[in-house]
Amino acid sequence: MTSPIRTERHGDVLVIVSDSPPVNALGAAVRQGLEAGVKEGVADASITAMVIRCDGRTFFAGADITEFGKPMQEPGLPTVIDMIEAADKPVVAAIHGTALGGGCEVALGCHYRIAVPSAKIGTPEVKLGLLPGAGGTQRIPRIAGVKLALEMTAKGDPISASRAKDAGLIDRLAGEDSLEADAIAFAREVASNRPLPRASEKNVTPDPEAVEAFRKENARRFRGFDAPAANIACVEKAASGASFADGIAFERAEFMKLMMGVQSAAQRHIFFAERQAAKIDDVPADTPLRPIKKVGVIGAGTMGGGISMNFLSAGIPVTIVEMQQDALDRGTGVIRKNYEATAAKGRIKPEAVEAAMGALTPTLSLDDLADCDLVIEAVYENMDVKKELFGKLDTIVKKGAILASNTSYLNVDEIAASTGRPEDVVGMHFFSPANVMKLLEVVRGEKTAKDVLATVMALAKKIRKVAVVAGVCHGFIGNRMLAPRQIEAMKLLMEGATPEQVDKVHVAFGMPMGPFQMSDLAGVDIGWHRDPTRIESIRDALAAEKRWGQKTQAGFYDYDERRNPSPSPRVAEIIEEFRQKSGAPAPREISDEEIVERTLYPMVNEGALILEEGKAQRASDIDVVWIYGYGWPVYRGGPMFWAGTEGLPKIVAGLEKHGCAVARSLKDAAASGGRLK
Ligand code: 3H9
Repeated sequence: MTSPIRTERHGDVLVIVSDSPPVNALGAAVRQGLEAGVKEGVADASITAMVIRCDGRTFFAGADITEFGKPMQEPGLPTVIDMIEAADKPVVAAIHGTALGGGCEVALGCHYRIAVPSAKIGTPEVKLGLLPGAGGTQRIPRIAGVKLALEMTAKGDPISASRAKDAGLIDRLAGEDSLEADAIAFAREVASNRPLPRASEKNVTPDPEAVEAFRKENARRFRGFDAPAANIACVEKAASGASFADGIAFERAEFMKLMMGVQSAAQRHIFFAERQAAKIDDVPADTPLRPIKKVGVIGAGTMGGGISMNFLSAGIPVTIVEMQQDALDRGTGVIRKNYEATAAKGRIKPEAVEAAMGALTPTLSLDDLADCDLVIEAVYENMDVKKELFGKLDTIVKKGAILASNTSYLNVDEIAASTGRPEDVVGMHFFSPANVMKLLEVVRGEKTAKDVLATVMALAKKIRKVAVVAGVCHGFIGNRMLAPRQIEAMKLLMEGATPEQVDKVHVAFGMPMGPFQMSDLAGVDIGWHRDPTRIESIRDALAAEKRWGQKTQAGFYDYDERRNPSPSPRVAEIIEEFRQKSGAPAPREISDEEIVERTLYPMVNEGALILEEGKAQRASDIDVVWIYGYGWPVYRGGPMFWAGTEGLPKIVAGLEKHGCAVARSLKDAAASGGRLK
């Protein structure tokens, strides 16, 4: 096999080039090639300096994640980096794209670093439940100080080349199009510099206050995760006066602990699951896409406004339609306010607000959608309303345009049948707030054309969504799995649990909120029959008293004017009254464990049914839906991955104990020691 690393001589400078698409990950062959390249440069008396650079779209984007959990092939990355640093001739890293993780660590092992202005540098390992395990936690604080090291390692966001230069992580900026030439010139310039600057030989200025402050400031953000604390501990070690060797030993031990742990396995699973979800089994990757230059959105409410913002932010003009002028004005006003708030926080430039608003065309006429390439309907969730609307769109919107419904439950095939072009119809289910939440469920109708699907998946990436394909069924993937959870949660109230107890278990599990907090946020009255005299459930009883959730300052909880919740004595009475009225047995003690079994196991079961019915392509797609649409803790890898860690036999036994009909595929996988795929 040819090596992905080649060397090129430019007079007295040896350029070591990696060509390992797609992202120059530091797999075994790359590491071996790098080691050989540096040895070649060191051994050759005619070479005075070396440059390490990469072909393709990026400098090394990190260790090869696919190798993790498998036996390690020599040389390990730390060995290669130590060897680069120990070289007695200067080595210059020439960076473009994203020098991430192990890639950043390779650069920091080099004596000098030059980068194009568009480059980014960072250590995102924490997002994989890891830490920079090839010296990053020890070299970054030595070069850039404790504060930035904490930011970079424990949060994992990359920094720009110019910020890296200010911090000393980059020595020089190259021309955007002349990286190699500039790097070679730089290498010649420093060829005779001695002693060589070696990060490992620098001292760290201790800053215990900074470490403590960082821990405190980010406690909420890091809640439940193992990796941030380990990253912090490693930087703290570097700042404790420990020798580089001791720091490295500490880093290695922490890295291995994380690597063997469930959290990193879960986070790595999600990294690949997210990328896998973008692929549709029977739609070739090279399917020609329909051009989307202009988008129409029907409905300027919370959903329609949020959906529009995604496209406006990506520079795609939007025509937004409402039925009444005041609703249209209100909707566009909210969009402006949202952009202005983002600008006030410094997250976008003030010009960007005007650019986005300038690309928005508000109108009261559906006829103005005629020349849109994609129209997304975000109106009232009612089949008749949607069918009538799609019938109209069929006569108005140009041929070849994609007609999408943002329905969260309804049958997309039935909607499509109200047009003469069902192949152009697809579901695009955004999650609220639609400008923030990353998930997009793409609902594939029976007749949806492959190029429509391919176009919508590509568009999702452009507007920075994570898209997952779902088949037509009630609630698709996410909401369908939510239903059994809500049903069981309500049953638990009847049996003696309190809303706060159920929610607490979910929050302790890592969810952003529990089932009842979610009901209160969404609106207890959603889908309610609106007859206060008809009380057939606890929810009906709450709704009858206008306990509609946060919006009425009363739901399953009482809320103060700042929407802070507190347990509600009235809700306790309502539950008790309803229990007595329906002749339910006396309340009993319910354990936290039972709450997990009763509310989360049925979700796994529903996920298995979804897979059996082919409504999701793969189990990992379901995990992606729950991570990005509902805030399932990423360190638990999504419900289907979590089921594997919990143990499928345990889940089956739990479901059976509570009288739930277990999906055949779940039973089979549990019996065979397999997993749901
Ligand atoms: C590490 O470095 C540990 C060390 O500290 C210690 C070691 C001892 N490995 O995202 P894309 C694949 S941990 C293997 O769609 P983009 C990816 O799966 C690592 N494969 O492109 C996809 O495959 P496919 C720290 C990788 O342009 C393809 O490349 N580094 C890796 O949107 C294209 O990826 C990170 O965490 C990898 N490291 O974004 C960086 N990276 O086409 C992780 C990517 O089959 N990577 N692939 O689906 C990224 O953040 C993004 O991929 C990147 C490009 C920004 C680089």
